[in-house]
Amino acid sequence: MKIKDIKIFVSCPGRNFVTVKVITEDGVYGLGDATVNGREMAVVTYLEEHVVPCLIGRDAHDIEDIWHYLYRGVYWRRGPITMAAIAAIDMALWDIKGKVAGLPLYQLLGGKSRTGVTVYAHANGETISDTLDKVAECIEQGFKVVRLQCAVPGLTETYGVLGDKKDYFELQGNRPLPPEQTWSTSKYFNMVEDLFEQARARFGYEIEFTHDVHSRLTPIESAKLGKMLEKYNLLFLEDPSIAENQENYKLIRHHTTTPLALGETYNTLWDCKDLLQNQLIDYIRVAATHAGGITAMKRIADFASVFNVKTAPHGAPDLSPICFVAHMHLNISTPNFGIQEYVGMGNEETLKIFKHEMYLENGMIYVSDKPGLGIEFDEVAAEEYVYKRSYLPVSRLEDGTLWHW
Ligand code: CS2
Ligand code: MG
Repeated sequence: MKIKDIKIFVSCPGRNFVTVKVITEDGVYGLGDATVNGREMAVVTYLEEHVVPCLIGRDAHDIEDIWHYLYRGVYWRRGPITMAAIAAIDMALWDIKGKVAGLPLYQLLGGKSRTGVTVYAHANGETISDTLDKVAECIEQGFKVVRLQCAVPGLTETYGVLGDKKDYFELQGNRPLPPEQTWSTSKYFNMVEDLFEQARARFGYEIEFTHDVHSRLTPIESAKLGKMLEKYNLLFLEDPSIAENQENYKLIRHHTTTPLALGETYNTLWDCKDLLQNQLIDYIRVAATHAGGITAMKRIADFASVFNVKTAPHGAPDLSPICFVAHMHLNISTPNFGIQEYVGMGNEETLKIFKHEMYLENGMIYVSDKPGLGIEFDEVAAEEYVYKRSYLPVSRLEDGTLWHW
């Protein structure tokens, strides 16, 4: 089943997505997501110049060989751009294999390990009471786990708060240059314990909470936060400190029993191997698009399971519905799946382009039994939404020091 052509589409239904379509000589095609938020065109060029020419004529069935051809076969490997390119090809080849087999992808990954995929929703607010009202809405909608993010009094924009944006899918909006945001750890610490104290007071301990610190704390500050929040019994505290230094998590782990989640910025198993084998985290959050695809996600999940670490795949609005449906096939099948981040199925424009049958019911998502990934990409509709360069924000401390966004 030789690869005849590989097409790359960049569309912007409220935010940019990079979609890859691998077409075989038999006419069967597969879809993959290659979106790296704010660096989309770097992946497009990498694919066009350094991947596509090498794959034409290869057998689409040879998923592992092609994966290693694009990884081991490359001297300058790893990193978000290279691994997103590999990921998109890998997802598309699995899609093709499922279509040829006439089976939904999860059946090729070992079948179902659970009835549905438990997801957690986002509750963001300008104030603590706003945020708690959003939690109440999530509970009303049937979610059993909610991520709480609240604006920090005294700071103009804080991660996770939409500001004047209608919804997440406008988060990128028109950002021709990186917007600058200010961060203050002390102002954050003045708010965060109140947030969870009031949340537990209002909702009790039935509902599970998570919180994303977005790598903004030093290791000892992370340890302090983990300790401070122990009595509120979070499901996990996400990205407390930067992910580059896995050593950080030895110090954090030493001080707190609050479960830790990390990994959305990781691109390979090597990036998280030490964390996993030393059980320094409890949830690994790699995403198929950023970590090298379905093949790589399976490898990382299996390695993590040896050390009692569960998966909690990243599920932000900048991961396209193709990545999300790939996660659903992995999540329904992976024995040590923990929970999936969920910010909605996409805005109206996105749903015009990416058509799927996934549905949410009572805090769980169910994937269709259509062969392959079970998602379609409307190339004509996609043309309507032209790529618009957009950047993620840059963060500075109040004295101007560059910080982690
Ligand atoms: C966040 C992401 O959802 C999350 O956990 O960390 O929204 C992250 O900010 C974006 O994926 C960055 O592109
Ligand atoms: Mg995060």
